[in-house]
Amino acid sequence: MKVLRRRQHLWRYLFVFAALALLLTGCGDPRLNSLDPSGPAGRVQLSLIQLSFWIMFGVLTVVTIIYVYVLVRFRERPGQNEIPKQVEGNTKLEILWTVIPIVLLAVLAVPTVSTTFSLSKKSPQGQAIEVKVVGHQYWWEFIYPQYGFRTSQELHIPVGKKVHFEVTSTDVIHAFWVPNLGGKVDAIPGKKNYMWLQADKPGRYAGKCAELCGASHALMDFTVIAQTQQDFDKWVKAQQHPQSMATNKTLEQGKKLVAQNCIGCHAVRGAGFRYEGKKGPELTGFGQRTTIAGFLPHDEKHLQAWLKNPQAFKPGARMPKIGYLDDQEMKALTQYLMSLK
Ligand code: HEC
Ligand SMILES: [Cu+2]
Repeated sequence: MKVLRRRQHLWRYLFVFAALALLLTGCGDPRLNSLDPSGPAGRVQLSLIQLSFWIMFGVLTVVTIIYVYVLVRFRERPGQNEIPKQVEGNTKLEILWTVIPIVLLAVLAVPTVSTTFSLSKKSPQGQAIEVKVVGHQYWWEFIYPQYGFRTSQELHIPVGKKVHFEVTSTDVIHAFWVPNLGGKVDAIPGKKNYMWLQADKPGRYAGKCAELCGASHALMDFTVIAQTQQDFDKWVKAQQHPQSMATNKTLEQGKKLVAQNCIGCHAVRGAGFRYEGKKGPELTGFGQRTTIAGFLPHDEKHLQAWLKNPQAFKPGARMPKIGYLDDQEMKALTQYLMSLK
């Protein structure tokens, strides 16, 4: 009877372990998987993860085997009454278990340190594409100093080329992370950190803030759009020559509303506004984007909902509710924003 009950307990434990194992495999989004990298920086980081994994696995195996062996070999046997002989101090053993960890740590440290430094190299002047990454609560700003413009939420890069990043923040500590390509690099106010990334093939790669930074930390998403050199050059040209002029009455009204309500925080280049706000994301070319605020679907319905109540989507977002415009004004405003190229 007792044995039966024990068996049942065992099954229950096994079930819990199986459930935990399933959970820990992270059966989630492949775009957030850093174990399947799509670029050289990510691959180097993966090899470091594997190196430390196998070293730790080896240590764990050896220690477990010794542990189990000792438990079985030296267990108390029936009829054995006296305490076994106590042994203290064994120079050979002590040297052995001091030297082995030192060797293991050295094997781990040398590639880790050298890789970390090679990944965080500053851009060699003028040779590579440079992007300044600025973290804000709760959005990302990408400045292209060589091309003379800035964007937000969507980071365009050409494939097969090293793109060098200078990462910083304006408020609290964030971390810049593109799981499929590499990362994470802390974005620290008043400090610049460096990193490079490279994408093998065109595509969209998910980006995340990887440092708890406030209420909407989990929503501080961005997208890396890797393009062929040709498409990237086209995008750069479009950014340098934005089409932000209104072409009909409704758009004209929308543009006016932007000038009156939004330009204190947002910039729209090419519209002839006298001021360019830097407190919020750049809206130049907004109509060509694929997300709103980094994660919402890019359509007029979501845009209106966002404008009426940004905090409903991103708690703590530093944009005021635009609740005072009537339906017609709202329509003109969103149409104008969607017309920006
Ligand atoms: C007080 C400053 C401020 C004002 C005024 C303001 N915004 Fe914003 N806006 C922000 C900030 C900050 C964000 C970023 C919010 C976030 O994602 O955390 C933002 C985000 C946005 C976004 C999403 C941007 C993106 O990159 O996806 C849109 C669109 C937008 N604002 C439109 C407007 C419009 C239109 C107006 C005027 C009717 C306006 N905003 C007025 C500060 C402002
Ligand atoms: Cu953040």
